[in-house]
Amino acid sequence: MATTHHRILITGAAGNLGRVLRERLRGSFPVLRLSDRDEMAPAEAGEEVVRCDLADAAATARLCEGVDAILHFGGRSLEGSWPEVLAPNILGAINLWEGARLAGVERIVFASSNHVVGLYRRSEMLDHQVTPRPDGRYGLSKAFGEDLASLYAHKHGIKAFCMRIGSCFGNPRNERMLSTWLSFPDFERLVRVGLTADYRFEIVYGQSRNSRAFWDNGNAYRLGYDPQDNAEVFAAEVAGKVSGNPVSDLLQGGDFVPPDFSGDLDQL
Ligand code: NAI
Ligand code: 15L
Repeated sequence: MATTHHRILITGAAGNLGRVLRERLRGSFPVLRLSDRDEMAPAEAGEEVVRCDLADAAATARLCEGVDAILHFGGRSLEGSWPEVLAPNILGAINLWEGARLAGVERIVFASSNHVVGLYRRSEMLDHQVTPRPDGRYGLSKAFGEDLASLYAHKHGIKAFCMRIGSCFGNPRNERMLSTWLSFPDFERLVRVGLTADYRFEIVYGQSRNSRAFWDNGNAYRLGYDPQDNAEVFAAEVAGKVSGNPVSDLLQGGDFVPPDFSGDLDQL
């Protein structure tokens, strides 16, 4: 794909989605700089592999040097205690955006999450302008990431494309994912929109063209996203696969919500 980006940095490159991106973007850009705090497969042609803990500000600033665009996928990807979430997702995000500012990075595509809005009911259709309603510490850290991205976009000119990813797996694994699923091909399509479209700061949903979607993704379509998959083809396969927990089954965030839920469902 034609692009002006020379070097793309992928954080979280050892993780599930980082590995998908590595495969799918290979050869699309002159250099992919792959980074994670964990071990990664050795560099191939057109790749640089750099181990880095995003909680280390100096190392993260060095990581950003010479980079044109960042796909920020590194961090904690599940609910956790405050310390488990704080270092990778809050401190790590601050270090990344600050490193990007110092290095003159043009844009950041951010792996935000549907858990920014996980405390809405599944019966509600949300758009990208809905007030965040995080379903836990992890979801809150992603809401923070989006606000951080807005600060650096509007104050320092670093374009930001915040993808509230639903459930990005090979196949949907339960009934909820008939609504939230993002196929790997559609994931690649959305990331490429993030890398090429003209915008300053945007929030979009990372979902395929699912018949049972919770989210109105008109903002992504406006920017050029054209998903080709629909989780509905897996409906028979996952029929009956529900949590069984009334809190989880009522709310969009699913199983991320109940562990320590002590609120009033009637208020939601
Ligand atoms: P993952 O857990 O497989 O990968 C995350 C990677 O980040 C891991 O390789 C981990 O070593 C690395 N990491 C964690 N803390 C780090 C630190 N302090 N410094 C450097 N690297 C660190 O998660 P997955 O599924 O690949 O998700 C990638 C991103 O997308 C995450 O930010 C996640 O929150 C987000 N996301 C993923 C969804 C999905 O369906 N897979 C849904 C919504 C959001
Ligand atoms: C996420 O944010 C997680 O990173 C991923 O592992 C999935 O559980 C996904 O949300 C989901 O809501 O299905």
